[in-house]
Amino acid sequence: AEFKEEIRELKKLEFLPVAERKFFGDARGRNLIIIQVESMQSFPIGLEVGGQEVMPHLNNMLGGSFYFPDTAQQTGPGNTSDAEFIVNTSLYPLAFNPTSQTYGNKKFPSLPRLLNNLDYSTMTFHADDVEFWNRDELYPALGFSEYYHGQFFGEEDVIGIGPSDEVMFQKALPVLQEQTAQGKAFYAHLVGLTSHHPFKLPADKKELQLPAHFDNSLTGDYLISMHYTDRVIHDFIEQLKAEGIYDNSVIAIYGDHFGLQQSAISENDVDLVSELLGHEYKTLDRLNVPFVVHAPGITDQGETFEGTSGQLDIMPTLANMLGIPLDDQIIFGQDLLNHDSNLLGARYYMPAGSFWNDEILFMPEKGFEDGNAYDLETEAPLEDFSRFKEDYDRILKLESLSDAYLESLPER
Ligand code: GP9
Repeated sequence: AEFKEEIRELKKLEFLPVAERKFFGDARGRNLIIIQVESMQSFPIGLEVGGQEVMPHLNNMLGGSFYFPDTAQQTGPGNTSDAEFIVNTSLYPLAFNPTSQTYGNKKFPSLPRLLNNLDYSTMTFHADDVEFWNRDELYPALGFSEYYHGQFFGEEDVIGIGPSDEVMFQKALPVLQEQTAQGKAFYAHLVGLTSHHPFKLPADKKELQLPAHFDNSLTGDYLISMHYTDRVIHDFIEQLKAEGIYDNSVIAIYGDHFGLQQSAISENDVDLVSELLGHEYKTLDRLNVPFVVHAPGITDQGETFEGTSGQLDIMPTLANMLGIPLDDQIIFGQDLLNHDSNLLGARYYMPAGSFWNDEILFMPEKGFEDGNAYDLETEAPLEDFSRFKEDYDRILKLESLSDAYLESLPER
């Protein structure tokens, strides 16, 4: 109760009665399918190169989806596994350790647990070995009733770290069909792998033709990899339609973290990304990942939400649509369909105390006074940002509350 009140005060959010919340329960009882796309940043969406769309299917899907293009990446040192943790808990990951390793023994209050209580089957799919990122502990800690990993996907069509996303979706489909045949609602979290750095695909899977100056570049391989992922997600959704699963589902798609980090890629790649963007490759271009919600019959009119959002907001937004009030749950994100104003932090890949609010991205140096504030629209530096000191104090407090809450949770 103490945590909850303090968080609410710090987040300064107004909560409407449940019955007045927009889209509350519109997808009640539907299946939830969440696709986490490895390394997907926002900029390939809507992008054309050499007259070809990089992600034509996702672009097309946006016309009938809610789209949050500027969703802040909030992962810490646990990278992909932190994204899985955040999206299923709406809690901050730890600043200096992968949360799945430090707290794999805990019992997290989570989206799978909320859905288990509503008699959903909850399962997660990832083609890498389950020991990676300590997921054999993370998944029970998150409360998934089943997890499918490694050997379940076989040896076929291995690309990079493991079996391809095509294989993951193909092998997941019969599991989802089986749930549907039994009349069971399910939550499936599908965690992609193929578009992992260094984004190398076999020649027969490279379907995007790029101008010659992208040859042999990380950026070119990244775009080709995003194009592949776009196609395999589309194929999967077509199969969901054919199996009669699609109409009764909410499908959410988001990126786990950046693929192209300015400081870790070559100058040539920074130039190539800048060319694609039509401006210098900036911090926000790197840190924004897309979040898309597609619910047939509910999101058909399509809407883009330009406001500040973060990965912490994914669970509350989906829970609202599924008719699950989180008023008694300790969460650090917010339902993006019912709150406009936002304050979000990120650590590890950004200095401690970095935050986004409705106007700026702020990154401290030694402290607040010598930090840097950037306009969210233009990324122009702000001379006078003193009026945001309160937000800096709020974010530090929120992150330390999240740490204290995690520490306080019981072991499984
Ligand atoms: C590892 C895969 C990639 O199993 O999910 O993780 P990353 O290296 O991106 O954190």
